[in-house]
Amino acid sequence: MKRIMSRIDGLWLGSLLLWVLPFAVLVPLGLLWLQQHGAMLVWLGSLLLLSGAGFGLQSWLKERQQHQLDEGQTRPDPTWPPVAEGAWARVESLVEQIEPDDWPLDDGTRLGELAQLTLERVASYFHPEVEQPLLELRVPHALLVIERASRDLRESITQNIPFSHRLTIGSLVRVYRWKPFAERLLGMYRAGYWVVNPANALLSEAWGHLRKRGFAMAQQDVYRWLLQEYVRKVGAYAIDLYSGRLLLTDDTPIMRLTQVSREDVERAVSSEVAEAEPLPGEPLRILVLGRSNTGKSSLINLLFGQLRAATDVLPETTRALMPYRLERDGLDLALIFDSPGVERLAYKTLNEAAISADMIIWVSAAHRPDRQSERQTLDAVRTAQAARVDRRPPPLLVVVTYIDRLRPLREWLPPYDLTDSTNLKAMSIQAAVTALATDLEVPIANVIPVCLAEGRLYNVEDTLWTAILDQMDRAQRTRLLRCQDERRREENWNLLRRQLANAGRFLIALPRRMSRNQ
Ligand SMILES: Nc1nc2c(ncn2[C@@H]2O[C@H](COP(=O)(O)OP(=O)(O)OP(=O)(O)O)[C@@H](O)[C@H]2O)c(=O)[nH]1
Ligand SMILES: [Mg+2]
Repeated sequence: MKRIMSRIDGLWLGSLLLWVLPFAVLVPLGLLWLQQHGAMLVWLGSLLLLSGAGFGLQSWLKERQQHQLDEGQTRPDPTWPPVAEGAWARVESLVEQIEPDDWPLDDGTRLGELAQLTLERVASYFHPEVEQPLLELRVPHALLVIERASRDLRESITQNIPFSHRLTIGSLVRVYRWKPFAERLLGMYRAGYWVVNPANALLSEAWGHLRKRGFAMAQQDVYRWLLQEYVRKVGAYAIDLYSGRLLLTDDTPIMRLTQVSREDVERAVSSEVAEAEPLPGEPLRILVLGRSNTGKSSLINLLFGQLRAATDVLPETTRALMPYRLERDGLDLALIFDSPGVERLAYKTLNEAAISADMIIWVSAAHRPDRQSERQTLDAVRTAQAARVDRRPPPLLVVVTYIDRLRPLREWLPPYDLTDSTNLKAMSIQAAVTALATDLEVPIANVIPVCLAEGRLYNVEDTLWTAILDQMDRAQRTRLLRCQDERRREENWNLLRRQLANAGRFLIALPRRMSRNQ
């Protein structure tokens, strides 16, 4: 204290006091005046009341702003494959541990380290077997993670932090100014140095502006939010990257036909309307499976609205997987696959078909209750699907056919209300549905009873169609991941081809270069 005082000029201090004095005496004089007029208590009361109201209002504003920030928080992408859940949990646990004091924004490299830490967490989750999984990261992809995370963060800041729109232009320019520089220093990325980090520039600048503005929200809270969002965004893109969804191009993966669908479309039987029109993108692939003679082809004919697939009272009518082009209102362009009885399908064919399906319709006859082999086949399909953690298993609907053959045998008076316990036929149908749900281990809501017999058509156009449309969201997600998987493989292959070509060119030119150098 002494030292501070000794540094201040006494005369300066005196002049300041002279300035302040008239205002400072106002307080005791005011209190005296209140005392003399007997208004002290009123004043004290109002003081308490107004401070209370001010405090209340402030807490409310703070809470509202906090809520706004929470709303703007990055969340896991619903289209991620199941494997991403564990990786996201890791990112969130890192987010929980963040203490603003540990990550000062004015220290340039620290933010880079935070990004690296996030990437490492995700990387080691996807590649637990690799000692330094970050080194597995391809350079263009690493750049992409940072660029996209920064771009997103800029948007979040604009949307969630008051006045921040004023600071974004400069930051954006900064980010893009960094990019070519970063690209020139690709080697540094490879070595794991995150100094070349556009997000870093963006965050420092954003924070600098916010601090100057001294706005209502507790600075520490915004700072924490900023850091947490940074980690979440880098984490989210890292998950995209490691689960194979981050592509170098920006086009939507479903806009182009996959190789397998291209071949299937060529083989597909089309309805007259659809004939000759090329498909604008990847169709949904609906696979119809079930034992022989259960009504698979009849079902396809009915969904198709025309007689296309061969049906017969004798089993083994359909001899191979057969695609049909299905176009209906409310349904994305689809290929629906008729199949021979599952017992006749080779394991490999069945697995391949199931892996590349976006929805599976399993047809089972109500009057044939021996379902052990069906369950085994279905379980094998499920196991194969579950092994592909980078994909989402397609939704499964079970269609129960031959309900007209249930007891009482002679009765057929639809519609049936399955909750009506006085109607014997309705009860038989309900019992068959419940038994199938248990036998095949599927949710009862996904088991749809129908009748496909000629002249006895029941429950297809209404209930079954509604059930199919209800599963559309899930089917589309499955399709998205399937297409992304193919695009990534294509991309890897193209990169490798380009790298090999460049290496080849280099080798060809080498003797010439060497002779020039000699
Ligand atoms: N009574 C009755 N008959 C049905 C029903 N569903 C299908 N059928 C009949 O069962 C027979 C076989 O139907 P398909 O559609 O050829 O069966 P599938 O499963 O394609 O048979 P495969 O191709 O041989 O595996 C046909 O004669 C159909 O009319 C139903 O719900 N009730
Ligand atoms: Mg058939």
